[in-house]
Amino acid sequence: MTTLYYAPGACSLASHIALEETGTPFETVRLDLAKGDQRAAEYLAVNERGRVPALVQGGLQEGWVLTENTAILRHVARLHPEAGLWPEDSRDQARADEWLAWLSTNHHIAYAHVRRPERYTADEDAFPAIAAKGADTCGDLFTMTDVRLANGGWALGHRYSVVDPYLLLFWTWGRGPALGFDMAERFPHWTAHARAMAARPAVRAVFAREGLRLPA
Ligand SMILES: N[C@@H](CCC(=O)N[C@@H](CS)C(=O)NCC(=O)O)C(=O)O
Repeated sequence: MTTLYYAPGACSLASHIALEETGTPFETVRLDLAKGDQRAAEYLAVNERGRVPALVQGGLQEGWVLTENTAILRHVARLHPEAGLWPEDSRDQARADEWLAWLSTNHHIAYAHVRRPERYTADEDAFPAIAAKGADTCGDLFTMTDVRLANGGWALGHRYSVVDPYLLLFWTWGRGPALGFDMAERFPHWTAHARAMAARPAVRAVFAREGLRLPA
């Protein structure tokens, strides 16, 4: 059995959607990050880094654990080629890798400056400035993302891939209270992408399970 450890609305959302897209059964374990479930001994035994997502394949005793969204996304796509979540064409593969790297090392980190400034300085007085700069950087990155999606369609243009759930994650963070962007106004192409995502049964199922509001 495959088990995904996730927290509602956290970055694990992307891996959660990708798993659902495969149409194969998997179990989920929900963590409450605000309560500190990620630092409980029970979870640290799964993922010593104390972060979500964690994917357990084959049971905790005899199985193995995979962390990092980009690794999980690629792994799930490779494991289920019939789901068509990873492109066959080498240029599309390169482009998908480029997207995953860009989103994880830029969007996620910029957002972490907004939500978790304590990771970047011990000086509490500097938290607001770090968060404000992080929000500015998110704005710039989101604009670049919107431009990349200006031709419509999916991240790779003509075909869906695991990049698309990852993109949707950052779109939901953009509309959230930490950034509070008017996504439709500022990033119309990305919002069209989010709306197309919202029509997918796998996305609807995962948003319902996590208790999230679908892009409208
Ligand atoms: N590089 C990791 C980052 C994982 C990560 O930072 N997860 C956050 C939620 S989005 C988390 O678990 N935070 C809990 C904490 O910092 O205590 C990935 O992309 O999977």
